Amino acid sequence: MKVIFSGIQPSGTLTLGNYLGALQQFTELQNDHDCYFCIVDEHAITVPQDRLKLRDNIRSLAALYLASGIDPKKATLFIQSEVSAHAQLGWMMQSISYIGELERMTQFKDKAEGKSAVSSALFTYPALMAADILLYGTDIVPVGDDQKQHLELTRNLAERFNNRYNDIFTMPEVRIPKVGARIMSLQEPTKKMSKSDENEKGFVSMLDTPKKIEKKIKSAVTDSEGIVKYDKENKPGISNLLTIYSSCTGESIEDLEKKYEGKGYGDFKQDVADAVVNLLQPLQERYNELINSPKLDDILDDGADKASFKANKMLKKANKAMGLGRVRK
Ligand code: ATP
Ligand code: LTN
Repeated sequence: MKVIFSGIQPSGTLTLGNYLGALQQFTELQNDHDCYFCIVDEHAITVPQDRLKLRDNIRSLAALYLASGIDPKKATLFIQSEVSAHAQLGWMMQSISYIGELERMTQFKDKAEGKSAVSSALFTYPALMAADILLYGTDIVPVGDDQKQHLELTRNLAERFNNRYNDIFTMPEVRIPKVGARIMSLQEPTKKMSKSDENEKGFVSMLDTPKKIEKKIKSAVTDSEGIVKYDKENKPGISNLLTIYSSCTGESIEDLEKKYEGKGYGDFKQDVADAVVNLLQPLQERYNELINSPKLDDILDDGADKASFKANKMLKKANKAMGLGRVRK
């Protein structure tokens, strides 16, 4: 069975973008793959976090994974900081990463832009991400479009390590959804929808009330043409809403364009809002049942044990390959 690994940062409540770009693919994949899904809290601390909020976000993200349909009987769900092999191999990966290649990462450039204090961990973050993936012998990494560059770097690091030390790492492939790989902000449709956006109107949170969702979709920035047509260059707002609608319902964008021929944006936006609410409401009900339940802790304990078992084996091989530690005489 092929191995899948992916991670999401507990840096705030997940958005519809995270769901459509990442989580939706995860639940499809768990049936016929050996899946590891991670709450990457060590990645979240690369920017300042309030410790109590971080704790809440970690738990909330675990509940969201499960509410989205991740089945702990099929997939391993765990918290990164509870499996120490991640930080350990992360350090080793840093030792083979070059400053030049890290400097080219657009996520780093975007997040560091205009900030006077940028942590060194934000810079070396892709080395930790490579470790996350390589520890499990991962074949496929399902992510949104924005992570492609980090995956390329992961492959380069794996190859470098294999050539320089010993051929122990599997070369991972990226898996990007055909529709929904990059959901855009509702207010600035040329920018990615992001959970750390200061403008709350730019994103739909997975836990927004139906009323709030409707309000946000209805005030999404569009254009004055009045034609529901996919044209990313000239009509980014409408194209984004079409993508959202299509990913929520499974109807193709062409079918939706036909359905709204001759109709205005009012009807269209109402239906997009309904599609999002229909998708998220049952999920929110499951979330509310889980969030304060001890069952959640049991699942995470079990996940950490399973993940550690697998990760420690690879860490041992990597230590040996690099010559770290000692061999008993
Ligand atoms: P932040 O805004 O805090 O940087 P983020 O939401 O961009 O966070 P993550 O939580 O780390 O990023 O992303 C988790 C997964 O969701 C990744 O696979 C990422 O590619 C995907 N993702 C994030 N934003 C979007 C989006 N707007 N459209 C589609 N996929 C997305
Ligand atoms: N860098 C990713 C989160 C992430 C990840 C991973 C994704 C950390 N480790 C391993 C896939 C596999 C992000 O910012 N979205």
